[in-house]
Amino acid sequence: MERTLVLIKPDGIQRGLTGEIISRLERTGLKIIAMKMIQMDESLAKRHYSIHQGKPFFVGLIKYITSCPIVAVVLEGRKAVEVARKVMGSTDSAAAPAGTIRGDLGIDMGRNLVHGSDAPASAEKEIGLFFNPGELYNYSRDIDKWITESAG
Ligand code: DAT
Ligand code: MG
Repeated sequence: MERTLVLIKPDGIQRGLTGEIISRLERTGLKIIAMKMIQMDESLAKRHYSIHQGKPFFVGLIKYITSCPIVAVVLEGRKAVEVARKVMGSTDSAAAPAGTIRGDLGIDMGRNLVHGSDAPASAEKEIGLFFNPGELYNYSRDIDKWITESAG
């Protein structure tokens, strides 16, 4: 099963939207297999966003993401990366469709509330930055057969 890393970013924490954001992702049927609150230091932030190093928004991005504790969540399920990003909406909250987390709850690119991995390979890499293998739980849910046909 595919996995993705979601971060509730500092603005999500500050605005009291942690539960709302997790709820929107959880009700898709994706399964939470790990979750923790953590304040990212500069080193972790730079590793997590290494692909954006050198871009004009990089310094501000690192300052923002390290400014307050965040909540890191690993979600598992069919097409987890694509499903989570669909629920999150596009990067610029002002352009994100209504019905998405960013579209409904935000108006800014640099305050877009939530991170979601962009591909299965980057998800595995990002999950490894935030969680030890032992922190990822392997369990089944009775309801899984009603969420994914192949599960039952
Ligand atoms: P996403 O978070 O949708 O995967 P991304 O990986 O391209 O988007 O960028 C990472 C974060 O950096 C994004 O959530 C917000 C910030 N960002 C991206 N482009 C930006 C820009 N042009 N101005 C300000 N912040 C930007
Ligand atoms: Mg990205």
